This record gives sequence, C-alpha cells and structure tokens, in this order.
Amino acid sequence: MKAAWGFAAIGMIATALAVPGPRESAAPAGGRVIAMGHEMFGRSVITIRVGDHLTFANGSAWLHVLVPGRGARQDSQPGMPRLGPRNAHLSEHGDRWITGVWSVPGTYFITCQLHPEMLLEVRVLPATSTARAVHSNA
Ligand SMILES: [Cu+2]
Repeated sequence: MKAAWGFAAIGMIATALAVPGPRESAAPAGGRVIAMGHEMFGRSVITIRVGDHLTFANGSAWLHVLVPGRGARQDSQPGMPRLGPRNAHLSEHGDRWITGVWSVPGTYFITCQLHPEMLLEVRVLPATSTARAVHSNA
C-alpha cells in the first residue's frame, strides 16, 4: 500500500482526531499490546521481561513510523531489538505488528518520526526477576 503513503502523510497534518485505543491490563502470551491513536500511544510506559515481545496495534487513521528515540528523532539504543530494515516500522491504519524479542534488560524509548509527542518508555526486566511486571497508563 505504498500509494496510501503520501495520502496518509498529508492527512497527518489535518485536524486532530483523537482515537485512544483500548488499554490492556493483562499480558497475553504473545506480548503486550500497545495501541496507537492520533499522535499518541495508548500508554506511555510499559514494563516487560527479557524474552517478551511487544505488539503495536494501529487502530487510528494515521500513519506512524516507529523508531527508537524520542521527539521524533531516531537514535541508537543498544540492546533494543531492531524495528525493521532501517530500524523503523511503518504502521498504517489497521497494522498489527509484533516486535522482535527484547533480550537485554534496560530502559528504552520508542517514538514516531511523524509525531514528536509520541513517546513510549519500555522497561525490560531480567527474565529471572520475580517482581511482577508493572505498567502505568498514559
Ligand atoms: Cu505517528
């Protein structure tokens, strides 16, 4: 759907249409789900464990370009799974995408290259941790 690209990018500039996704409190086996709305993630912080995946679900009408970094600026975050060929994932409306395995404990940040205000903090706990995974809502 490359043709939709330009259209979506232009639509991006249009007026606000906030579509907050559902917040999920349970952790399905396949990984936690991060919903994406207009210029926002469904939550701002998520805590997972080594060996987990994250799932990003774009229920918004907008294109998002997920990259490691903050404020729409891609950076390098050693230990974080790559998000795609250019360490970026293009997420169109309806996209549901599962990341690679998070294998290094630490704190990481994901932003959207089109929406600087989009920021997700991913806290990865050691696999051996007995602490319950905690996540706060945005
Ligand atoms: Cu975006």
